[in-house]
Amino acid sequence: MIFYDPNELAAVAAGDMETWEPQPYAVSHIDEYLYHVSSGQQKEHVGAASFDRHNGLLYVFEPLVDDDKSIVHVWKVKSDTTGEAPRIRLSADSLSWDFAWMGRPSVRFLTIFNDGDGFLHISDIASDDTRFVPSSIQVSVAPLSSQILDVTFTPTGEGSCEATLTMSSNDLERAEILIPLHGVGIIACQDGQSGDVNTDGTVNVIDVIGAVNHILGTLVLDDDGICRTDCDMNGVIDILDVLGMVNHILGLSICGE
Ligand SMILES: [Ca+2]
Ligand SMILES: [Ca+2]
Repeated sequence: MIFYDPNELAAVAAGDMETWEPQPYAVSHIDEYLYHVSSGQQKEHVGAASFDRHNGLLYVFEPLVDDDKSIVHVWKVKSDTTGEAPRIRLSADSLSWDFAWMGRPSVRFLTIFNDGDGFLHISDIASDDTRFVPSSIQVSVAPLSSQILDVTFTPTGEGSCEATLTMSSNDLERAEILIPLHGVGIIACQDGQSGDVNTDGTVNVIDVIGAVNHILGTLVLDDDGICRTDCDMNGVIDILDVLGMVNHILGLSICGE
């Protein structure tokens, strides 16, 4: 049996690789396990083969074993016996946006770790909702390294959205991972309100202190207050919003624009 990377065969089918480019990455001699083969000259040692990726089971038909009947051999393919197996690990089991402005992209990051000693190939990253978009549809991660995947949520209206991000990889023990996505869309505050945390009609150091207190957890804001405090409108209130307010006060930039 010769083994090809199915991703390479798919690339040929898609026209991204030439037909002669995919080469076998492994060869396994199985004649000693076959029943009807008595000499190396014989043809058709085995018939159809199929791999159950989820359970790591390789099914191979051997024809003409019991008179004209076939039997099916089943091999358990253990990735750890190859000496090179990828191990996927994610920085989060799910992603959540407590709030995001309608029509404004808001990004969350997911770190993909490969704890194994084989290359991790994530062949498909897909979201089932167009409001949530991953930055890549394919990612490769070297052994003992990591890659960051951005996921952008752009709400089209007010309210809560649920979706699922699906990742398919060559880690046989976690060949498919589902990552729940949850986001809440809210309507952006009116012109001129952004940065004015305490609604007194002007942006000054009092608003900066309000933002810092919110970050420290000592000031709780309602939706309007969150809107006014998220100076850069990225759906996260952090030190960058404090700097944005300072720049607003200095006349270097304007919150909400
Ligand atoms: Ca103010
Ligand atoms: Ca922000």
